Amino acid sequence: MDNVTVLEGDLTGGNGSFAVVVSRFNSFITERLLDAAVNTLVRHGVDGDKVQVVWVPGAFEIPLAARALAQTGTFDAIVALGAVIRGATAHFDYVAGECARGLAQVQLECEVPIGFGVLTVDTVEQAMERAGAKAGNRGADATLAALEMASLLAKVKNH
Ligand code: INI
Repeated sequence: MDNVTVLEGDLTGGNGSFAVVVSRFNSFITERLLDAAVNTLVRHGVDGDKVQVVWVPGAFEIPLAARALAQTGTFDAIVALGAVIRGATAHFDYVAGECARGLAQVQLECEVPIGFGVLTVDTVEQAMERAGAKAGNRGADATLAALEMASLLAKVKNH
């Protein structure tokens, strides 16, 4: 790959500032996602005082809080955490869809990366599996994506 410029983000949090937006709905799941997200940031060198955790009522409210945080210009990336569980509610498709759509819109409009750690699952068991039981922890995964994208955007902008 001679003469080709390759840019890739890394996972060094360095001096970065990060916000984590987490929903209270299904908090027995989202607290696990939050623990993993904060641990992942700290393990990658981010200072505790450079991490702001913001609680919102449910996944539907996550995009608005993320937008307000992104617009402060303070954060290198945001991590969004929630648990939308289908169960018997017809609400599911609206809440999950609007949350994902809203977050995609915020990151493009504000040019602040958002790690998407909002579970959209059919059952509580599936949610538990993805919140640290047997299928990893989506809070950690979303945080790694946020770290990498924060680093990548800095490199793209300074290139
Ligand atoms: N919010 C969630 O975060 N997860 C869900 O599973 C959920 N369900 O199933 O209804 C949910 N609903 C609440 C919603 O996010 C809003 O908080 C509420 O409608 C008030 O605006």
